[in-house]
Amino acid sequence: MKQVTRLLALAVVAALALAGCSSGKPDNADTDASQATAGDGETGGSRKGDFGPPQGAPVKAVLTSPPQVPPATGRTAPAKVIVELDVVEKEMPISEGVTYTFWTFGGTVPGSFIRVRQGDTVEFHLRNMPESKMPHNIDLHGVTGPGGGAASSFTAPGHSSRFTFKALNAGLYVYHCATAPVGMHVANGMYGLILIEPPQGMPPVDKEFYVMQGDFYTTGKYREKGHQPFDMEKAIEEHPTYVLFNGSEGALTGDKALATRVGDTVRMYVGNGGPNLVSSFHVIGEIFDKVWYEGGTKFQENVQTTLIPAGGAAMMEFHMEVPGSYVLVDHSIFRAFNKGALAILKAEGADNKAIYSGKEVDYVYLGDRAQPNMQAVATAAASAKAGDLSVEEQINAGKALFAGTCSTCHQPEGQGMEGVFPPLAKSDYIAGDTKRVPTAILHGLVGPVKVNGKDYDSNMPPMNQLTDDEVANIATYVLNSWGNPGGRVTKAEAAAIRQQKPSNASGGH
Ligand code: HEC
Ligand SMILES: [Cu+2]
Repeated sequence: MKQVTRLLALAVVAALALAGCSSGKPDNADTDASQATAGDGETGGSRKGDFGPPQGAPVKAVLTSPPQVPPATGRTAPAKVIVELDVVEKEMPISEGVTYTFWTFGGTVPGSFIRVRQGDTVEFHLRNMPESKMPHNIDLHGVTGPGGGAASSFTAPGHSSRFTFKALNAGLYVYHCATAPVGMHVANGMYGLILIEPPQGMPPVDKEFYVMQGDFYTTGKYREKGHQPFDMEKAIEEHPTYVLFNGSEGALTGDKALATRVGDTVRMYVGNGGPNLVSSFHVIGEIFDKVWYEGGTKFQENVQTTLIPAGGAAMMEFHMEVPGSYVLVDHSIFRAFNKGALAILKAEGADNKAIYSGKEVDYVYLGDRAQPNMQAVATAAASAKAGDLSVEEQINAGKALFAGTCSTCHQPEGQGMEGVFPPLAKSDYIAGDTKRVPTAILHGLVGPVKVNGKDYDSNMPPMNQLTDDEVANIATYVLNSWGNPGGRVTKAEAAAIRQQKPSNASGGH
């Protein structure tokens, strides 16, 4: 009897799925199958998520590294799915010239994306590489059962464990390590996403991307060069040094920006690993046509910013009408411009002036990420570490940092803006004393100044969030550009100037 009911249920599911496929409608045909219901507008949750025993031969799950998403399972019956995930502890860049020892699922932060179908039986193999120093486990929020798999998957270095679960609820779920101290394992990058497709699958789209936010705590300050250890105190106080998409500054900018075309429908699977912060996820210049808020089954439409809790996720979809760079941010906006929570989605294609026309000055929003890449900064940091930093390397690094940091006011070629921002190009004020450049950067400038015969009486805010290297490199770039007298500012000089309090400094703080 039970068998018959199950078979019936299966037949219904298969028919639904077939209907979904054969309609051949594009994603925007809003007979949206993802809202399929089991009566009364509900899916029925876990009670309706068991489609019986797995059918056919076991399937090996395709896992992908961010920002890639595995292809749709394309299955219409429950399967036994084998997931093999490796825990790898490894040193990787967290910013240009800054490294961090990440603990990862699959060698990346976030960890490999896992995609299964509701009703699948998942046989999970967790292997902790022999080189690891720590034991680890995995808690998948998509698992029904105490601990989400954590207790069954505690795995010492060089060992592996196996546990099995049935994916009863459709949705987008976070997984993470839950080995004590849990906060530390999560802060080191141990999280990822598992998509449990509804039986009829997700509606097809042109591009799918995998992005995950996380907050990071290093003993050095933001962008301080070299290897940076984890800072437990900052983590407990919830004072992150970095807030990042996909585990490093620049993971999704420059050559690594997410690539789309005008006309594409884009779906993003966005998670928040935390460990502490909640994300106000926003894409500058786009409106989410749909958001499957909290990673669940229902969608909201026409959304500007969606809240993604720590240990939560959301799916969002939008259609690309206008080419250009769209900036993904946590709209708690200091995190975007001063802690790294910034990524770029680039749409190529023809202009559409009827929808948007205007000047395309994107360096204001892109900040120093407007540069194709920040490799020059990493190169300078490596040379500085080796003790053979050249003026040339400082200039290149300074140029990359100048864009977005100084260019917003002084303009990209240092030409300034009549009556408002004095020029840095061929500035007689700089020529009068080259130390004025690092001093202005670190202490700001208030009150009247005369530059090239013109009076300015405005206010430059101190930029003392920049590290000593950054100040030295930007100043060296300015001194060697646009007809200025040349010269060099060293890190030690920048550090010394930081300690001074010159008479012309901004007194506002
Ligand atoms: C928010 C706008 C703003 C930003 C950003 C800014 N400045 Fe300025 N800067 C000013 C203003 C305004 C003045 C003139 C202050 C006054 O009138 O006393 C100035 C003056 C200067 C001067 C001295 C005058 C001259 O033209 O020679 C230097 C040098 C300078 N800035 C360098 C920089 C550098 C390098 C950066 C990037 C690290 C930077 N500034 C970022 C607004 C800015
Ligand atoms: Cu762990």
